[in-house]
Amino acid sequence: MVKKIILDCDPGHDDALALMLAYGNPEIELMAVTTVAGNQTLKKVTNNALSLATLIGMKNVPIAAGCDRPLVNEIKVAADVHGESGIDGTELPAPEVQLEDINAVDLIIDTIMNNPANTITLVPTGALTNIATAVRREPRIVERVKEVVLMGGAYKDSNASAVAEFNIIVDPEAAHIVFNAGWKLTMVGLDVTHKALATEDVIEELENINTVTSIKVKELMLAFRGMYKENQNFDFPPVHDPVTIAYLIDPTVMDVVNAPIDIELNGKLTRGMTVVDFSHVLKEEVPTNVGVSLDKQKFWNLIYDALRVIG
Ligand code: PIR
Ligand code: CA
Repeated sequence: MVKKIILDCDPGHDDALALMLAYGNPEIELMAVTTVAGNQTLKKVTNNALSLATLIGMKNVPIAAGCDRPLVNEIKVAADVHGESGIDGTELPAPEVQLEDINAVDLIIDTIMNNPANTITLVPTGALTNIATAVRREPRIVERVKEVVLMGGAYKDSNASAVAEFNIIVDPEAAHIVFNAGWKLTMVGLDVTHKALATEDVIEELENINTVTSIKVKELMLAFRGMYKENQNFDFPPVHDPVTIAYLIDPTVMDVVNAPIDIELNGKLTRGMTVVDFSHVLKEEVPTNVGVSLDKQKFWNLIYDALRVIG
């Protein structure tokens, strides 16, 4: 059965690939693309979403802009790995698709409430500000959503403090709301996404596919590699966000463990940490799951297939 999803994102090199995988895979139906401030300002990431939609010929999916800052924190961007534009490294077409005249939070709520219960999956790949705001504004979405599969957090790795991941530390209060809402939620954190590296063989395959989009993706991956080398000391850049979509398409891409997860809000050193209780094994089931492994080849093959479909 085709899975209906809303992609809530902040493009972003890896968000761009999540969008392409969702659009190019026949088992996913994109119901909406919504944007949130994160990797760059709301204005920039929204413009990037519109340009990417134009690049891949995505004309029939509504795109709406949401929250322009975190709930409590000051705005914080990731120009060190995504650049000034949020998606440095290639020339993207000027937007030819229109931004919806509705806020992302309202579009998320309307899409969930106007579709049958248990049919819409939320896929956040940025800070959780839009999703948390939607939960507070229309609490009935919690019961109605099928599940939430998000990129964010980590249980061992980190990239934005000694213990926190960027999407969570940008808006910890929003993350607290989303992780504690009670809906089925799967966390795809850095421990998994740091295995989704755009290595040399990936660059070669993007060249082989040789479409306008695959060549743009290659350029994006090379720029991402340079920034990740310089600022994070990685030899190859991790492509975080599309792991969520790949897992929805093929659950054998990632093993998950059922475990309580909560968000640290008060720790002086640990604010924004996703605290995963692995000692919970064999106790009663909780709504939260955490990804723990990645089948790298299956993951990249899904990306290649989607790029061939997009053409
Ligand atoms: C990636 C991101 C932010 C900061 C760094 N250093 C790397 C973005 C990605 O788009 C992804 O959604 C998440 N945030 C990974 O932390
Ligand atoms: Ca992102």
